[in-house]
Amino acid sequence: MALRPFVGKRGRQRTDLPPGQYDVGRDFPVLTAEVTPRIDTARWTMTVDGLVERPTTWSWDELHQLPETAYEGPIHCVTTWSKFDTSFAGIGVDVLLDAARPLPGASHVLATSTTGYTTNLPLDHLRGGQAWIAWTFDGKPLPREHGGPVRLLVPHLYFWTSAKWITRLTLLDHDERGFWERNGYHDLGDPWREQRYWGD
Ligand SMILES: Nc1nc2c(c(=O)[nH]1)N[C@H]1C(S)=C(S)[C@@H](COP(=O)(O)O)O[C@H]1N2
Ligand SMILES: [Mo]
Repeated sequence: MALRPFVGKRGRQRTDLPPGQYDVGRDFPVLTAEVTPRIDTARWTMTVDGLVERPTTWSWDELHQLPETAYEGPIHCVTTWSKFDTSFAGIGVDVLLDAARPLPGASHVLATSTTGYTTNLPLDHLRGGQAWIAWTFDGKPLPREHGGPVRLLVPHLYFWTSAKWITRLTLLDHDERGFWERNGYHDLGDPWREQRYWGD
């Protein structure tokens, strides 16, 4: 299928497309820098640690007892595809942070995957209903190649910050670059400000 940059599904110019992005339509590209892991949910855990009052670890079952919330909207990859009308569900990161209670000095977060992939975010960008620990896509279990059984979802930033196979959020009092951020990607990654690379 030929790509038609900047043109939406119905052939109209989209007004909700960040600069330099195109609408990928129904496709959902897979971008992974490492081998796709096979994760046993009986052994997987989610931890919030670092500068928090109560470092906390949840099992798969414990997380599923928390209130599920959904995200419906677009996602934007730095490689220039945007996907509209996506639908994810899981636990709001706010719920986990409220349980772990960030200490006053906490300003940044390093997210870590079971594979060792990392990505850094300002704490403010994980709060206020902006981020999820997501386990369904389109109402079905999140496919392995898209981070299943569970991934971080931070849809207002470029998608490299949405760490697949998430297992840990570590709160810090400084910014510590993750995998792509060490390799040239921007420390934040706001698609509307086109923060793709260092210096953008
Ligand atoms: N663990 C892990 N998470 C990751 C990546 C990765 O290589 N490993 N790639 C990132 C990048 S660059 C993008 S664009 C998205 C891609 O998610 P998708 O494969 O579901 O489209 O995942 C992000 N999360
Ligand atoms: Mo990406």
